[in-house]
Amino acid sequence: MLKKLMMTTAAAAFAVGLAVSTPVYAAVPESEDPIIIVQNNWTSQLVLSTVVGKVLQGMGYTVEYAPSDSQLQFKAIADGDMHFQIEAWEGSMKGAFEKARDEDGMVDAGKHDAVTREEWWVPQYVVDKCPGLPDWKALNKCASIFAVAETKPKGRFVGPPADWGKNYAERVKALKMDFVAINVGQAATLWAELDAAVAKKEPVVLFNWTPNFIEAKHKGMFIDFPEPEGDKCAKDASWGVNPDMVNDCGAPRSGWLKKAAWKGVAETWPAAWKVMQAVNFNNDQIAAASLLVDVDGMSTEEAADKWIKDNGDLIAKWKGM
Ligand code: TMO
Repeated sequence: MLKKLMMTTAAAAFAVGLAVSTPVYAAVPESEDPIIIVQNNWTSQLVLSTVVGKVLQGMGYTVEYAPSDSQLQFKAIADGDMHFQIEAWEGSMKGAFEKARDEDGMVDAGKHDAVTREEWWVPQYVVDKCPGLPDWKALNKCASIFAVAETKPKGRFVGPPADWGKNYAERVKALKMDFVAINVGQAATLWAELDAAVAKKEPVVLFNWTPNFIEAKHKGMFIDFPEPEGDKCAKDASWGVNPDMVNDCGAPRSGWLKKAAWKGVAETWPAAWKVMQAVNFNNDQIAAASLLVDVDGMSTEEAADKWIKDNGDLIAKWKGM
């Protein structure tokens, strides 16, 4: 019965194929053109973009990887210079993501189950030296304990690489904080600063995010800043504690994580597009990806292979199996 139905369908497809001279059921890969997957400069993104690349390669697609700036990538995806991004974070990328989607036709390829946060963070022992945490006003009262030669008498906020959102110096200004935001050049420097401070139990406040490997390695807490309300904090100066400036708030405490794609993906590689839409990570799956590299010391490749081995059922689900 099923066989007969399939034959009928195939015959129909053949007939239509002749008529319009394109096959209705194209074989995978529908195109040999490379699917260009974006890579950024933090661990989970590197591992999980490689995971998705390997899954697509396993289906027969040609995959290439292209490094990109986390703000500029969305316009590049809209333009078709790159095709798929697996980790777009609300806290640091909302503005660039939504602008490329609304003005340039970049496709929102769906939301992960993961709930994210990107924010100033202190190791647990700092609470004893600075009462009232995690409130930002309490942190500000203790600013001087975070001072270094470069920032004295103000405290130093160890900020992220510049392309992970650029508003931390502006936030310090808008909230009239006694801090100076000093950006690192790469994520590894954040962890080196943290490890050095933890070893001596010295105060440190740095940029961190979740899901990440840090939860498994160090106890600590995010600083609670005023919560943003939609776009008002970013766009409406009159909103918030500073009536004259935007950015007088923190990042969302329960942020989204989305995927982004070029609008041509659906037509060029239809079966790959189905997989891209199905890809969905939760917090544990992302934390595990970064832990394999940042704690266990694996390469990106090794971590991707291990992650694929550990998540066979999930990957079969993405493929509709
Ligand atoms: C962009 N990031 C997840 C590192 O905050």
